[in-house]
Amino acid sequence: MNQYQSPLDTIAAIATATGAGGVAIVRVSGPESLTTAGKVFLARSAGALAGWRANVMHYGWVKDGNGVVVDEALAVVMRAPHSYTAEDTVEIHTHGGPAVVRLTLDRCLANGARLAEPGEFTRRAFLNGRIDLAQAEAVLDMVSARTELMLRAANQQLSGDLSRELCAMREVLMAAYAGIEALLNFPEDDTDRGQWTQVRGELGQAQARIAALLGTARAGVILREGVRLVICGQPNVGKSSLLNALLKQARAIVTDVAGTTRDILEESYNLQGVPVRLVDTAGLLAPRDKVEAEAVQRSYGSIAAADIVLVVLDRSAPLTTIEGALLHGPGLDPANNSALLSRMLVVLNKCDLPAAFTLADAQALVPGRAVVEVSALERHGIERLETALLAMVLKGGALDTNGVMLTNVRHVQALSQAAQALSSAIEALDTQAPAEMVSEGIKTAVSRLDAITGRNIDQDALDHIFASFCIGK
Ligand SMILES: Nc1nc2c(ncn2[C@@H]2O[C@H](COP(=O)(O)OP(=O)(O)OP(=O)(O)O)[C@@H](O)[C@H]2O)c(=O)[nH]1
Ligand SMILES: [Mg+2]
Repeated sequence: MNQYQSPLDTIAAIATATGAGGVAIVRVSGPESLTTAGKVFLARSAGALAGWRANVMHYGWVKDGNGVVVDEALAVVMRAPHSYTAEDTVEIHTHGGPAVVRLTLDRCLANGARLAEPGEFTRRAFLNGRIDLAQAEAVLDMVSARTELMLRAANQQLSGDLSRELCAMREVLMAAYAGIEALLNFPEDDTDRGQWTQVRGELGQAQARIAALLGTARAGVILREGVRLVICGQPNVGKSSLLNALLKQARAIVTDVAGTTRDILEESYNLQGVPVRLVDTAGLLAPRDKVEAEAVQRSYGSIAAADIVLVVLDRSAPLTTIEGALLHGPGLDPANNSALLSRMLVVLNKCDLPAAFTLADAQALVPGRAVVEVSALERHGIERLETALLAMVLKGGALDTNGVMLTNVRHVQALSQAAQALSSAIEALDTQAPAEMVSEGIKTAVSRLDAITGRNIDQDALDHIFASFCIGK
């Protein structure tokens, strides 16, 4: 249970996406939801809504303020605590036109409900103790999941896998805490030595589990947040062709005229489950006019903001000094070039044509970085490129959605703080510092774990978390 009281008013919102669709759902939740919905929806043969059996869909009509039928609809009652919010809830399923769904919502608002805040249904599920905060956040991840891997990670968190792991860590820490307290209260006991060893063991165990979970964070956060991948290079080297090859569709215009791409083009791209913003830029040429100058400047802007920069070289044309200059071009802070290098992957395109330079020549340009050969035209080497990209994105971390994974930056921060507090506790214990320092460290670590599950979190932090939800969720 958490320290919050269940809110007592009744809220309503449109639960489905805006725009026209087959069906739209207005959801009402709270103590008066049956009364409110009963004034909006009239069942054909099921009698008064307040007396319906739970979880059974009934056919009927939505009426306007004058009692005139505006739509045929279905409605279902879910009774507390067996609903999403754990409160009495009614869903009215109307036709999916913006006008009818809006009118249905307005009728609910005119009959005792208040418009829900963003994420308020999920917040109530949390406040009413049906799910913890990590699970509530997983709902948001679920709604915004763009790839199957994201979906699986969200579902795992929603089903409580992360919460269970945190709960297990908490138990170990609480046992250690109790051990320390006992030692503080009965300092003369001869079982002291054994007790200290046990506490030390428990702290070590918790530390290892936290470290293991933090080890999944890089892959997890990337999976949730995605990466920005920018394709750049000289004009005509095949940047747009490469974008099309990766997307498996002719998205960007490709011609043999240098300077074809001018406006930055962005597409969503699924890199073996990792959501990617794929960006095609204008060739980094010496600008011939104002338009090209602006285009080149934008290209450099994109490169600066990229997580990964794909530098495309034309394998069939001699290497020029421009390739070198490209990596240190205007708009890029020279001080950041080593950072740029670590974000860079060189692609040698047009490998279907006779090569004009060796692989070693290209590698010399970017010491220590991967160089991949492809033919965007013949879609050759694309899978190898994807594998190299994925390795870069994950920096050696595995994308293992079978185990529990940290995907949320807030959780990563809290868990890192827990790890830090725990390290100080262990250090205090190992150096025989006062036992209060050990117990203080454990307490902080526990409170950081509790911030993730919401057992211990303030109102502002909650507001911040739920503000990123949509209304109706
Ligand atoms: N043979 C061969 N030709 C290619 C390959 N990739 C691209 N091309 C050709 O190279 C020309 C330029 O391709 P684009 O994809 O437009 O090149 P770009 O780098 O986007 O060019 P700009 O937008 O002008 O900077 C086109 O004629 C493509 O068909 C390839 O792998 N092999
Ligand atoms: Mg182009």
